[in-house]
Amino acid sequence: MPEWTWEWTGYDPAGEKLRESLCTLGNGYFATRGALPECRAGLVHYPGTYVAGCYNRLESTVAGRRVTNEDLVNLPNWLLLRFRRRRTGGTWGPWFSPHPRTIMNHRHTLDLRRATLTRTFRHSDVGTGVLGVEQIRLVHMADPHLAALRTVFTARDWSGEVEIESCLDSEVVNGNVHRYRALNRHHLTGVRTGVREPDSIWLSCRTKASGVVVALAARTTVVAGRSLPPPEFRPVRHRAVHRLVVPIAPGRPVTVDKTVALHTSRDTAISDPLDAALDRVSAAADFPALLESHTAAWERLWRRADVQVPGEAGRILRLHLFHVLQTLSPHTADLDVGVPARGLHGEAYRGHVFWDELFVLPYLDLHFPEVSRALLDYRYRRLPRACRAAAEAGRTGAMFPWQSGSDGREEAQAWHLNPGSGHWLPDHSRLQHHVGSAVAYNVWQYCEATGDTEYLYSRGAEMLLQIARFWADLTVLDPGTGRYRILGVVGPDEYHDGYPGAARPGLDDNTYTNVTAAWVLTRALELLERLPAWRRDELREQLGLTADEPARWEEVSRRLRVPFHQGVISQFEGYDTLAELDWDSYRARYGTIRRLDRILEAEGDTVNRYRASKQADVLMLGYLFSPAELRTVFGRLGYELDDDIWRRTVDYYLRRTSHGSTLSGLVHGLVLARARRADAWQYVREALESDIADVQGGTTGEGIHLGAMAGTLDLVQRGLTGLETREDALWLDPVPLPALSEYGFTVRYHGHWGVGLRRRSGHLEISVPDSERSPIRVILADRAVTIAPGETCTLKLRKE
Ligand code: IFM
Repeated sequence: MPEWTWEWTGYDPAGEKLRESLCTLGNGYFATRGALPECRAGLVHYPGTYVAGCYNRLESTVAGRRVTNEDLVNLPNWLLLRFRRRRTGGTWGPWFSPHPRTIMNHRHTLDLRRATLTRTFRHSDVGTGVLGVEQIRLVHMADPHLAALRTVFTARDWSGEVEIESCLDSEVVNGNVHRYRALNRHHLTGVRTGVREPDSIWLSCRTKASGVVVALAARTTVVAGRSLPPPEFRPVRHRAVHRLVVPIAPGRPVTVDKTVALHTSRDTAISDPLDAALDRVSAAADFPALLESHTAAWERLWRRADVQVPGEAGRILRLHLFHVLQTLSPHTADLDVGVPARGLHGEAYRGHVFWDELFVLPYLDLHFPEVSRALLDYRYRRLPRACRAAAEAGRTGAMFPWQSGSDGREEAQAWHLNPGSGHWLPDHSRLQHHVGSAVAYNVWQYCEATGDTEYLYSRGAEMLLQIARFWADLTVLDPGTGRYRILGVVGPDEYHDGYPGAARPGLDDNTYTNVTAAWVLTRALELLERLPAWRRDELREQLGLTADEPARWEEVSRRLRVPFHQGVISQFEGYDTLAELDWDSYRARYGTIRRLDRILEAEGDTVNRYRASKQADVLMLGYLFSPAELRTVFGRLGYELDDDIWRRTVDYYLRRTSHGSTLSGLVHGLVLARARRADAWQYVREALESDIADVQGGTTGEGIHLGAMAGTLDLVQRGLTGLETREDALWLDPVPLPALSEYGFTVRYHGHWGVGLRRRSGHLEISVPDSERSPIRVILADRAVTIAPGETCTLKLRKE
């Protein structure tokens, strides 16, 4: 298949939800799944539309308990367009509905360069004949409130009429995720519909609890140089319906354009969402012009972000980039939204924001720093809430929630369903306080990549200091060892949420948590040093930082405990006392054991008893930090981390991880590549295939895995190049991965737009675009060069 297109042929009801997720079109403001226009939600199709940050909270009763969940709301379906036909003088046939037996040559083509989804098929009907249908749709990247669908009908061997019904449908629920079916899913109320003659319909409604008003207007026109019967508008409850009858004959194709505008009351620069939608749709250009401006906007994006890798890996990386940019585009810079773990592509995890931004922002920092900054601002606006959460837990500083939505309260559910056993189980994932370290890491990385000291000294400083404060306050001194400990938390490996049989949930001395906490404390101290004195004083006063707090941070950052056993780093205290799992027997019995936790629970056992991880936990440290930096962090804590210990640690957890998260393959791929291991590619490939092959078995239909997608891009950008932005220099330490030995991309660094990095034939080429800016210092393990704007430097890489 060509480099820029992805194709799906045939009509496979079982695979439609996966295809729909992968064919989602969006622009950062909203996205619509690649469902078939004639289909409403059902067992096969799920036409979801989501506006970034549009959440609603609903109460439900499950298993006798009242629970409240906040969801990213599935909004009215704008895509609906169905048709039926009749021969001249005959009666109307049924409305077309797809079926594997009657739909021929069915093909979807996702064109990444133009960001369009084209669908073609032929339909044969005994009463009439063969009808060819071609549909092309877009969700506009230049005007984020617009979408359009063009349908071209071609009669092969008959003449008659086609009736087209174009709809805006509010009869939708959040029904994408089967295991949430017991929950209340009806988020919309107050539906009103209407007509704006001569060619538009509208629908407005609001979300039940959050009161977000949503308005859609759809203009449906026939591109024909002929007079047509007047359209019919039907006031159906919950739906705005527009019907048109158009004559058709061989050689006289019928082209129908549906142009849609979407606004919500969260939008800026509008008076009323419905007025805005009607106004926008009536002013919208025709389809060819919309396509042109949309394509031009995408061309600009590709120029800023494209990654060139030959072969299949390159095609997949570009698909990943496409979906990242559809979720987080330059429009995101104007919104108050975070990084939704599953994109705007489905309803898994309810559109919530987790630590996954740790895999996304480092990539964006070097291409769309304004987007990273907006995503950090999402956290900043919720800092007071995080401070309140910490205070309610009896702590100082900021305790960011494991799952975040509209207002930054903890959205993680208290109970979750094991679909394997049907049991509702207590959910302790809110103990994953390491999310705070992810926020701090991203603040630091963003500022290092951009040189945005303004941010570092203002909002960034507030977040970093409050997170550091929380970590310091959470630690307890063990007088026996003189070490500080963090008790009762859950690490990234979500399998372990407590000790077997223990009365309280959580684990002690989770290494990932402790080491990242030590890193945060060290950065906070460094920042306090770097701040201009007046700003330091101002922050001290504003945050109420006491004089002895930095002293405590200093001490804790040097004496946090890291447990070891058998010459490897322990995932947490007591890990070595857990039982070994008979991996082979579980694999033989269950085939895929990615969700070992659910398997064991359904057997009446618990994964807490075993040395078995869902995803990288200790090894995450090798993902976040370069080997040198990791050694420094351990060194500061008083532990020697040599290559042997790290190698043994990698091997140890590799044998004990089920990769129940798409993030795991990614992390292992990068860590193994850095360790120059031949098996790295196996994990990188798994990360690349996470969504296209739906490796977690049915989860991609509920939304893409944005962290893994962005992470694969960062794996090339920072992982394979060893790129670090620190001390006002670009540090490079390329690692060999034979299957990805050639790559090229540009980054935006300290105001230099389009710094090029290209690796091929054992050489690394670095080019700095011409500008008035200062030269860039580039540091490699064995040399340092300074490259002036307008210059290119080619370095021969050492043989590995
Ligand atoms: O944040 C992740 C977590 O690490 C693994 N489970 C899914 C979450 C959302 O992507």
